[in-house]
Amino acid sequence: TTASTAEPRAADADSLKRAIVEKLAYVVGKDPGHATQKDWCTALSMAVRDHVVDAWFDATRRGYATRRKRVYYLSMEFLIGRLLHDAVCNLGLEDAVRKAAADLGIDYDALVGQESDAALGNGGLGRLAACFMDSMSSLGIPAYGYGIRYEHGLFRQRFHDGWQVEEPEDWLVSGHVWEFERLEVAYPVKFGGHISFDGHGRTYWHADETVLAVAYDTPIAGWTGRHVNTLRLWASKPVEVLDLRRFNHGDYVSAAEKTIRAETISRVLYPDDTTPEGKELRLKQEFFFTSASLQDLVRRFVSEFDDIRQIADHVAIQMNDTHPAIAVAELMRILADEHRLPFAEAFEITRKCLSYTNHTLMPEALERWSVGLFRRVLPRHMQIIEWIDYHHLAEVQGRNVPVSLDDIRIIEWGNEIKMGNLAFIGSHRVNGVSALHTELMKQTVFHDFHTLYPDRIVNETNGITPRRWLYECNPGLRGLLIDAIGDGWVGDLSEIEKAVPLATDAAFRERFAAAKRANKIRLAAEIKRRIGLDVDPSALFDIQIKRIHEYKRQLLNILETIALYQAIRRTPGAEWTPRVKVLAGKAAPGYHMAKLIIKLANDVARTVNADPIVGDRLKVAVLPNYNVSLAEVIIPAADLSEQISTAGMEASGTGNMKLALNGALTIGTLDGANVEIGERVGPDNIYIFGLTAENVAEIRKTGYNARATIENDPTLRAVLDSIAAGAYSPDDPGRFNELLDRMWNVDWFLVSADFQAYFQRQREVDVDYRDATRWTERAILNTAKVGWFSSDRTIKGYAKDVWDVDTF
Ligand code: DL6
Repeated sequence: TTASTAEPRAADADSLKRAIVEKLAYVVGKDPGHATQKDWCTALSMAVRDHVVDAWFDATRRGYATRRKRVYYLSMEFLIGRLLHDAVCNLGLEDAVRKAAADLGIDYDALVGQESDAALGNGGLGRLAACFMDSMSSLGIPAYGYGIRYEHGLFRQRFHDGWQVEEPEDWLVSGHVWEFERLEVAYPVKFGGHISFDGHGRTYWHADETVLAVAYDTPIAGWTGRHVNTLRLWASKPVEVLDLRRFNHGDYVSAAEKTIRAETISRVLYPDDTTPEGKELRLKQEFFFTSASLQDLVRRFVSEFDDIRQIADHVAIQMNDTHPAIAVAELMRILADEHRLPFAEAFEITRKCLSYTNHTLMPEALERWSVGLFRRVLPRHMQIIEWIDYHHLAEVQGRNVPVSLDDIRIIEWGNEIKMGNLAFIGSHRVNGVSALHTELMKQTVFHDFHTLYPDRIVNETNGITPRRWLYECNPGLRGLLIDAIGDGWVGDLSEIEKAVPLATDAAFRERFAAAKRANKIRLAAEIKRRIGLDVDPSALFDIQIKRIHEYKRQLLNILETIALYQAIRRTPGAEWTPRVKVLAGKAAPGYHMAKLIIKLANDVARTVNADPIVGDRLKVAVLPNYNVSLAEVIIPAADLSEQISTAGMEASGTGNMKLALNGALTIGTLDGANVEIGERVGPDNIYIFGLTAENVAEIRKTGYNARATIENDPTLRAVLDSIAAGAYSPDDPGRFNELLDRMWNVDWFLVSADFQAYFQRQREVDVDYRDATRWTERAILNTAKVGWFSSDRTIKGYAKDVWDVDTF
């Protein structure tokens, strides 16, 4: 059976077994006697892939036949992780595949671990895009994800003497089974040069550099495989492979120069998730994938429909953050310069097609480009942006609304282009990613825009896919939920609420606790394997996993760890709740403070873990190279989820949802989606502490006296003094002076202001955890009450409020 025949492909264990052996021989070129684990993994993936492809073809055919509106999700990042187990589960092949593997004498779980982890993203923003791809397929929305096929994804993190060291990541080195190269789907993307007008309304862009964007397609199967969408990633290639003239003159290196220059564009992911690198290459990356994607979708539209003016009825384009915001000008260019629509009409159509998601309020993370650089790289787009800015300001001036023109202009003082403003003006909807974040957007960065366009800003609180983040990563909990409430929750997570009454069912509680314990044993083994540390699975597993950033306040966690350490040392005989603190996350390579925080964490861990007085009462595991696959091992094992950002600074968070869904209780501030998690699980099942976003804004306005706070807090003072005395860095007592100096004198992230409240809440956690029955009850309630945080719910929101498309 094949994709083109009507008969479905056989999915029983015997057929799969035959398919695996066949792939091993005829695709990998190995016989079973000589195959490595990697070879088996490739063969198995190929066999599973055939099933995905069948469903993919069906979905694509249906999409063309029904002419439904399509969603195009433009994102610089897709943090997808491994795909084999995801595809197996979504297609319902797990039992058959496991049996086939066992019959062949191979260990399925070990093979799954052979796949490289596609790390084409930095953190939350990229992982959200991956969850959305899963949900759009699961909900049957015809959609394309568009991004960049980075040759090197996010760097690998190693610790050398406790310091972060970055190493290049090479996920493609041994091939990527899940992608299909489409050499025939290639678009020219132009840079630089000048513009001419022919006097008859036509404009020509004479570029001085052109590269080709070549498509690589990965099928993304939704739950049950009913629908499969395409993730199309663009690789940059030269237009001409080789400069033969130079080559023939013996100048071999410069003959290949154009190739190298062209391929540089998709070479590597920028390893930063908050501050835009002011680099030309970054701008080129953004334009590269945006232009290729728009050319592709316009070509698809034109092949199906006659009138380009109808495009907004059939196409919804989502800009994931401002990274693809150049889409506003590029779509205008395509419509006006190539399809010859008048500018005003092109702009109306553009706005109807586009919408924009904002993921941060931090001013330093809102992209800006210098006009000089921009004009040099994208001269035609500069003109178009000037046109948009001019007409928009003129229109606003005519409306007599009380706004500051300076806040809404795109080009600031003729110097810088504010991409957030461009995205806002060019979109019919702009959304925030949690209720609090959306509200703050209205009050701060987009205040004046909100006054002008009160209907434009909407909220779509983030979500996570329950397939990867429960069904796949936590088979123990999955099994007992299915036994107790059926499997409806996998496709509709609101059904998990059926588990609420089970919190008071002693037998269920016992099974829940046993599943958690098994997951903790698995994590303990991983900790041992990675850093050689022994931890006791019966201790409380306290988890903080995320990018290292000052606003996320890993420092607060480390300072509390020291305070606890000091308290245990003072009275080791007191009743302590054994705790394992797990920290993992990467710092941007150029982010000095974040890297110093990692070093402090490692120095503290070394000291605490070696202290015989403390023993198993406290262990600190700082795990290197946090990525999606490691998250899949850590999250099911968590008892306590640390979500302790300075209130008002974490737009949403999604790790908070994953951890709660897997039965961890949150200790956190009223920030991002923590607020909404708290509303759902109830105040008894979450540990909220600290300043609110309003308090933070107020304190920052009036000025904060960190020194006075520290001087009034003997616990915190002792902690800071011990760091200053070199207690964790005897080889270099001054190592953390810079951190300490900031704490005493600035403390922008208000670590000292929240320290006592946090420390006290942690002691309540200690006491509560000792009541195992009650703790498990509350853990179950967390799992059962966070069904709303499914990315399926989020995508339904986008479908209705933003894209105007139907779901299944
Ligand atoms: O919306 C996804 C994710 C949020 O959950 C995080 O709270 C937020 O920090 C993150 N934002 C970014 C910002 N990047 N930029 N620009 O990654 O988005």
